[in-house]
Amino acid sequence: MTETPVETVTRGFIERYGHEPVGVWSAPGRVNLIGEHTDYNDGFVFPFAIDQRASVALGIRADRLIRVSSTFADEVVELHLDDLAPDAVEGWAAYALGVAWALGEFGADLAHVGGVDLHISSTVPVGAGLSSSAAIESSVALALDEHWGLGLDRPTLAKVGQLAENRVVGAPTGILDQSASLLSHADAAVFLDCRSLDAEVIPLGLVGDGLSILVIDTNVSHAHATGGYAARRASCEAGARTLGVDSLRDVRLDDLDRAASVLDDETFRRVRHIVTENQRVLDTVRTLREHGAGAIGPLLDASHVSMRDDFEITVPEVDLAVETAQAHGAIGARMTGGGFGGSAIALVIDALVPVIEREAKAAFAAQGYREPTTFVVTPSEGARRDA
Ligand code: GAF
Repeated sequence: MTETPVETVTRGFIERYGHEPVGVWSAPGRVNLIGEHTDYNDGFVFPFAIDQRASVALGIRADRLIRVSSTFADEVVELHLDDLAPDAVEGWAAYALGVAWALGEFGADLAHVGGVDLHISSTVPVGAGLSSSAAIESSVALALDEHWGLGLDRPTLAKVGQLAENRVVGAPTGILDQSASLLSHADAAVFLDCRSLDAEVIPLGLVGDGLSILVIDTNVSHAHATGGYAARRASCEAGARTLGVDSLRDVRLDDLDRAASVLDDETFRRVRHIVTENQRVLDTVRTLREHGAGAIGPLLDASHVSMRDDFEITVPEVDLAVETAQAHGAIGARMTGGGFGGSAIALVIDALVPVIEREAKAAFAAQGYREPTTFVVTPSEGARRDA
């Protein structure tokens, strides 16, 4: 019999620390259905949690050390709770210890909490653009919040995870991934206004409509702590400054002609992606409500073109995955996540899943690309306590 994630993380905890955990929490990775790079522009996103999750087992210590281990590395990393700081840790442990530090920045009185042992395991593929890091951050945030009795709400825990990512991991990311991981519900996507942080859970109805979301992970690994992501963010900020607005959220489709006349070509195309992508999120939500998921395909396709040609964050492997899915009957397809590698998603009728999986692998082989990993994702529940 295969182990459940709770059994795996509990066994790992006992192997590392030699005592029993008091609880297990988990949080999912995400697929962003549409709304890419709009989050740090105060715009709209529409992600859902996937069934792959990070799990964390937590045990009590008598002292004030926080120790963390994982299935990703052989080491146990430890810090005194008084020594938590943005630059106190690097590598994989930054995701967990960074969250502990960030909780303090959001008002937690870390001087009066007890030490903990943490052990993490995860089924979210790393580097696939499916938010493996936010899954860890969100599971640890929920576990520590509950264990230490902090009483922070989920939107605040999402900000905690984002702060850890920005200041400790060093990636200048927005609020999308942690919000998806913490706010999602089964069979639904979260329509999030990244300015107000108002979130609405909207049923996707995939099962009833006989539809699946197929992930085609190109196995081209990405990392947002490196160049391209920060450069796109800087372009957006420069565009907003030149246009005299606080953020690109405030630029309307009607303003694009004027924007073209005052921005250089590259900055204009970055701006146009954000402005049109915000509109596509709104259109996707409306179309989904009025006509069901089967009608959103053209919006997914248009989003991909915009990411490829205007924002320039796709890579040839991702483009090939999208084109192959479209050529073999997908209702719509696009890259998901921050880009520069990672995964494409395709909205397909159930019967076509094996066809598109096969054709994607054949197309990659024909180009001499590494074989992609393909799997169907189920819109799932957000972070929770499992044991
Ligand atoms: C990454 C970031 F972490 C998110 O904040 C978001 O900007 C996304 O890329 C692009 O939409 O996942």
